[in-house]
Amino acid sequence: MTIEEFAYDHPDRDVAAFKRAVANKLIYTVGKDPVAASQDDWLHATAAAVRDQLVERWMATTRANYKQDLKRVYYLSMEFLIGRTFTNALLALELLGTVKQALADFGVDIEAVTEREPDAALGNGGLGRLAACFLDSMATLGVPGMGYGIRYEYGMFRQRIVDGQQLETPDYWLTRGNPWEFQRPEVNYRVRFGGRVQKRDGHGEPYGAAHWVDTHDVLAVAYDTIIPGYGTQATNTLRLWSARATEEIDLSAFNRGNYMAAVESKNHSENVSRVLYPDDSTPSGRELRLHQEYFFCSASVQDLVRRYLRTHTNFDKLPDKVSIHLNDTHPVLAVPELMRLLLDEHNLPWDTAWAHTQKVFSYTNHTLMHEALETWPVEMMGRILPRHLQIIYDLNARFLASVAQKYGGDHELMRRLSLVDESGERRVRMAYVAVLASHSINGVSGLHSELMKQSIFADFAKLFPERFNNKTNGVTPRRWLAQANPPLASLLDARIGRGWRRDLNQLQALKPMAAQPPFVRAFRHAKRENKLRLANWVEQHMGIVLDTDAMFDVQVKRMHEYKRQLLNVLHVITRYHRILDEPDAPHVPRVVVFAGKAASAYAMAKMVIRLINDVGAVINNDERVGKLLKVVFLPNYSVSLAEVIMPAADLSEQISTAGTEASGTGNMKFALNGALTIGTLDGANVEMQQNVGAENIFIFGHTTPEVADIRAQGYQPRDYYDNDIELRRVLDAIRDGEFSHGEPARYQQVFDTLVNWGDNYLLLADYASYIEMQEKVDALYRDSDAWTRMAILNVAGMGAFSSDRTIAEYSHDIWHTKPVTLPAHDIRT
Ligand code: B1N
Repeated sequence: MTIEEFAYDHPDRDVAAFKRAVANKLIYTVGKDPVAASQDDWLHATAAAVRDQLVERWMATTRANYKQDLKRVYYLSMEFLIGRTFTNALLALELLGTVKQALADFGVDIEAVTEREPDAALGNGGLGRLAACFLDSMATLGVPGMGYGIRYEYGMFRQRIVDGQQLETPDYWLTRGNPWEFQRPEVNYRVRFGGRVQKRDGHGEPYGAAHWVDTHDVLAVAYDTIIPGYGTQATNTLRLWSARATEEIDLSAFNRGNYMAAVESKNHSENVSRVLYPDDSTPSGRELRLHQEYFFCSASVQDLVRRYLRTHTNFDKLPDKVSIHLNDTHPVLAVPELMRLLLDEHNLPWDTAWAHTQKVFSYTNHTLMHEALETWPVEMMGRILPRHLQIIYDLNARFLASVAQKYGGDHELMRRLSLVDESGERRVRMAYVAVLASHSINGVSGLHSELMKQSIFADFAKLFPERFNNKTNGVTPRRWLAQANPPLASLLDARIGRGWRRDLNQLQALKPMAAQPPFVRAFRHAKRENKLRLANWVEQHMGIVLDTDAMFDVQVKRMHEYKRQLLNVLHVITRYHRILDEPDAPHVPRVVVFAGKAASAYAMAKMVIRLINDVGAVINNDERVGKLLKVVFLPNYSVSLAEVIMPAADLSEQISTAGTEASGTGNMKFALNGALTIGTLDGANVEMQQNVGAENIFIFGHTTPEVADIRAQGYQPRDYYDNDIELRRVLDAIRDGEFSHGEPARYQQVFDTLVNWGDNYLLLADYASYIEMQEKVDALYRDSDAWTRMAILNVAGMGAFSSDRTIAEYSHDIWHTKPVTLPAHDIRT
């Protein structure tokens, strides 16, 4: 076939034009003859052709942002869990149909090509995915925003399950290049480490400027990714930094034949952006993490200051033109870095610099878990970032002096408020730096924001009550409904129009349809298609056949004790025993699906993965159980796998101990896709209950104040073990090796954790009410119309959980940004 035939053989003009573009890219950019092209080649060629169209919008937006001199938001985050971009870009451009046809004409299956794209897994879980949803919403709402982060060479590790256990392998996602990024070698900054601080001068000792000298430097090089808005021309940028050595290899060492030494220093520098820390809620204390944090903060702040100075001659307007948002404390070094630039490089007086800083920064807290609250040893910070430590000390001195003035010499209060924890090894409390430097501090659900004020920031909330607020999380309906769930999306389009993509509240219109039998059937049909898709995935990847009539009962999220996957296992075993005891009772068939990664050093989380797999092996192979119960652990949970799992779920498990899950966002994705929730009154579950109606959600377990009471009164898990026969049988089965025949003591520790070592997350205290609620779930599932009606009412009530709503609130209440104005874009609504 000649290239001409290749590109012109379709009558439709759009398709023909697109085929020309793809053929062009394949030949001249990828450098492949169409007859020899692999699916990866097609993916790259098509992505390049699609990208061209985004670039035009991108430039228009950038020009408009400058021309309209708009205030910009810089969203600083260590993590952006983007997943795949291909389908997302096609949907944003309304090109999916065209491209599908174009590729089909070339004999290429778009789904096979889509599957070749690796996930950009530059995040651990909810926090990183939230950042990705926020980028999507900022672009869609025209918020002049930019994400700043790190271009990790290795993202979240790949999880394999071998003999039931998690095995981590590296995620080198860039092997075949990344068609969505633009390297910007000319945009680079020197980031300095180590050295020492020379004298300060001027501007009133001791808070004046200083010289930071004898540093070891690393270059930060920018890589830009286009973030398209939906139904708008507006297009934003995610700028990720990659570390480069300031000097290439040491040639004199090389010439002496010392090849290792020649590249050592280069490798050392470039390690800074090598790998994502695979820790959720347990930040590693290692020095590399501190290097990573400062590396991207410094590059980002230098970059945004330079951009500001392109159109301003002094800093007077900085707070009117710049907002810097801290996604948790990981980027909080941006605070002393901005201060350093203003003081040392631009010679502003301390008071002016600090006033600007406080107006510019805002901070979101994502967890109350003690082990996730970052603190850095003073010794380490002094060695790696001596000037920043000094600035933090100066800040602290001024802050504590002002507290002393207001409250007299309350030393206990001062000790509690100090930015430096002096109780043991001296450590800087990064969350306190964030609170002090920010005009706004928010939690991520109503409950979490209240608890945040009562617990970790109680003293600060009294000092600065006006700074604290809530911004309940949300998820983007583009990825989590339009892209992930084509069957439901097209049903919605047919019945309520296409507008829900940009205005999720339009889902309200579904409410009356819950009473219309044809709609109920169509809705159930969509769910069935999604269940089939997941069942196919499981059969292909795991060789297990699932019954799609069974209830798909799903818990997917990071493995963590507070999320209580183990409580779910207790229910699974309870069910198993009940089936064995009463084989002829009318049991509701269930497929219990788990997926999630455990931090590599988190032994108990890994043990639970193994237990799930062991329990699955026993139950799935027990002929007495048959189709009544299957347990599967899907390996390598990721954004792209979530897109297959969420739409297929009937039941969503959101069962964390009340008061521990800051918000959750998976809970929202499930309900939006027509799953019913069984959950505790934790995180955003509380608001979901308010929005879908208490009668449409299965809430169980102790509430946050009850949990606090139980703990205060000295929780005795053994009492539950002693008094509940069914629970005791489950726990004994775990302890005695019912699921680990070859090694009966394998799960002794699991038993001890629950019964003898305090059961930190109150699984036993919530067990009975969980089991009782699961019985109600079964009862409803038997009435499939009633179930589907309730599922429809859940979808109808989920409008508030769009990240567009969340971002509109951030923009209005915190950032005070105005949207960019661009020519209206022609979109079908
Ligand atoms: O942030 C999500 C919330 O929906 C979840 O409830 C919350 O658990 C999650 C240290 C974290 N909090 N803290 C982290 C991530 C990485 C790390 O190194 C902590 N993740 C959350 C979005 O608000």
